Amino acid sequence: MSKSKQDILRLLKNDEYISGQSMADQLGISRTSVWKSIKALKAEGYQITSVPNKGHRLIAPPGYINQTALEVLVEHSEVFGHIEYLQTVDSTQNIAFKMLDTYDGAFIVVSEEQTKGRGRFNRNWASPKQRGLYISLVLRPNVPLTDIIRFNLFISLAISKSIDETFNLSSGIKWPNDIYINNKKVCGFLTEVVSEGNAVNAVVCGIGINIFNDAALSSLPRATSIEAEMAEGEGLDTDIFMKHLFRNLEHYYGLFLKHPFTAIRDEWKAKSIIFDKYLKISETGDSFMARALDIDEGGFLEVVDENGRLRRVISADIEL
Ligand code: BT5
Repeated sequence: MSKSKQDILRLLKNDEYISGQSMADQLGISRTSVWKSIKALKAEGYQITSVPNKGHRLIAPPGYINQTALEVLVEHSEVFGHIEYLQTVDSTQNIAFKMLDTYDGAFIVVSEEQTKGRGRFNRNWASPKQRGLYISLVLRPNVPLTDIIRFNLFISLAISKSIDETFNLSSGIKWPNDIYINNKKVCGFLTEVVSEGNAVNAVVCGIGINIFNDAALSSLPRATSIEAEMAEGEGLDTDIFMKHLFRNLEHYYGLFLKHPFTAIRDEWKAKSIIFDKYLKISETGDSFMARALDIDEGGFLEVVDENGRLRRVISADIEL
């Protein structure tokens, strides 16, 4: 960290505001340098409130997801029986698959960094250290393989609601497996399955959520983070977020086990960002423009293409 950033950090207090001018005077630097350092500190994850005519106040240092807090959540969980918390892995999905024979029940794998985080179709998932949540949920629902589409719909709602509740944001679900804020991707998830015939043995659902700003995200054309979307000066509390996320994942997983998609269809549609828009839909080897009309009980998207033809789509790539 540069000297002026360290000096500014030393002057910032959490119980009272200090003006940019006062810091500039004390450190013998310009107000522009003070502002640049404050901006750089914010980019590193320091939570600093800046109020005109009052100055700046440190709310909290960069707070990454706390391992102990997660362990407590799992201890009280009615669904998950174990957490594997790691510093760095290739992919939490790979670790989860390797652990399937070690733990019988449901468990989670979290890592602070992934060197080969993966998206669908082996695409890359940028997973810089301590900048996002990289988690794999291992669940063992007694359901047929075809129910996995429905599982994804319940999970997407749980994630989107947790983001909104915690950070006062308005996220939306981009079917089939993304969460967007302001037209940019803040989260992607993928569900991989171990099955025998049409019976599911285990579901390994990998969720990646960009929490803090990072240079790795700026090189992606439509990526954002929760931090980037939050209002200036609002605190970003990862512990509260994880609490909400666990509560919602468990709640919607419970609903998934007992109810058809219709139980949440209205709620899901209200959070969906794909209706009333022209979309570019790509399914294996085929790409066409269409407007989404509805989603059926099975989770298939009903669209009308440019030729007025009604089509049903599943697990496609969609460009807004
Ligand atoms: C996804 O795939 O969106 C699913 C991502 C799942 C990641 C989690 S992290 C924990 C677990 N362990 C893993 O190894 N994976 C899971 P897909 O729809 O294929 O989107 C991938 C595309 O999103 C890439 O081709 C990029 O264009 C873009 N992308 C990559 N990293 C991103 C990021 N951090 N934020 C936003 N967009 C990203």
